[in-house]
Amino acid sequence: MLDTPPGYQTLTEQTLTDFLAEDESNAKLLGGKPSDWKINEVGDGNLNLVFIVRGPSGGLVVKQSLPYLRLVGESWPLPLNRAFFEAEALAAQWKHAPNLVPQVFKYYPKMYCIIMELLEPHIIMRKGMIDGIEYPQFAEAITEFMAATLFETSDLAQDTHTKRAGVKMFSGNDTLCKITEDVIFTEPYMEHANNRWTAPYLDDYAKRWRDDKDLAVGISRLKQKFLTCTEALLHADLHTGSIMITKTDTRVIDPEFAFYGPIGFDVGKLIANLIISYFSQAGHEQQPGERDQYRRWICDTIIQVWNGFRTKFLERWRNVQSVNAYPNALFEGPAGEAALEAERIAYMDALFTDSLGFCGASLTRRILGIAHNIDLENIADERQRANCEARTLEVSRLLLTNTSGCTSIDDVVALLERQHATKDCF
Ligand code: ADP
Ligand code: SR1
Ligand code: MG
Repeated sequence: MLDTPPGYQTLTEQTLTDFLAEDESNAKLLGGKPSDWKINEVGDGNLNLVFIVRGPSGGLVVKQSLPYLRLVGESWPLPLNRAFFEAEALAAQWKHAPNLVPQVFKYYPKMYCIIMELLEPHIIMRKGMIDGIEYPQFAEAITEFMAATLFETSDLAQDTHTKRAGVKMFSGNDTLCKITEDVIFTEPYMEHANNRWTAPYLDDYAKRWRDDKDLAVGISRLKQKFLTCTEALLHADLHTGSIMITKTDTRVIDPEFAFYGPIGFDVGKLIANLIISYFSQAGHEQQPGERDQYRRWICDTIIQVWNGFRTKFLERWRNVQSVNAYPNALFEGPAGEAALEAERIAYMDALFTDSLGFCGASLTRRILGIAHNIDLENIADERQRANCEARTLEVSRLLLTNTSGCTSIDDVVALLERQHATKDCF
């Protein structure tokens, strides 16, 4: 048993009723008597316990840190305070992007647990995409979420004291940052006990990824940026498994990896997960071509995600009163405004390049690293899965080594379509 601080107890479906009943606000929200409350542990993520509780008047979610990584077990201890950072990040995100995250009702520091809004009938977006469901409102919502949370926590919106206090606080989330440093930016490019892949098909790919020094340079440059850049408060695990969705509502959950880092990490990870879904569709169709229309929807969504994010981020920048990083006094008059506008465009171009690199990193880690995605894992036919994965890895390599030739999001989609049209590897 791992040591835990006084006051902490891992909750169970049995002990949760008493814990909730102690606080009048929970009892009021759920209604009825504690014996009427129905509790289910539904955590399907890699790290924590998640309970859904329903009473006669309403429902709520209880998310509690375990003292270890759920995916692996007690042999991989983890700090409990990730729940604190998740609660803080959710509060900041709610402030800047209300109704695009679940509302936090209360954080219990000694139990490292968050009581939050129950999202229903939402489902995890990754699951919906495996079933080929289109989400017409998604791009609008996610671009608002990213533009609002990333712009408003950057030096383009925050004053220096607020920004530095945020950087200081979230630098306490260092163990979760270190997980990302290891499992995304290092292990997939070396021999490591954590790695796995669809063997034997991808054995040669895994060896190529270990031997290729252009990849070593590409991924290390990105790691350097991840380690040193404190551009904005990131969600830092922004993938389709961290999005709960219906046709008309989108919510981003699970920001426990939050820290001040490079904006491109959030944008690139999200686009990577849309790309993984794109290449995995071949493994979910009964007849080749059956999901062509769905692939088209994913491509359109990828284009809307980048373009919408860029437009909304720029809009916020153009409308802000004063920017700490670009002082008004330096950009007065028409010449100043023209220079500043050119700089805004250059900033977004650099952000696009960053995003593509981090996108490449997020593709490889899901195929050669420790934590895989059900989009690909659910493809039972291993040869077919390996074909989907090989196409994804080819795109990943081009992005990581900056050899894709993509200078626009339309180029990225054209690359995906060319790759989709290639002959199967296996
Ligand atoms: P982890 O941090 O372990 O990855 P998640 O935050 O991803 O945990 O949550 C695990 C699962 O719990 C999600 O996949 C989702 O099904 C469910 N869940 C989490 N938060 C909510 C919520 N607010 N409302 C409804 N279900 C939720
Ligand atoms: C040990 S890796 C676990 C992964 O799960 C989370 O969702 C993050 O993506 C992390 O890298
Ligand atoms: Mg999580």
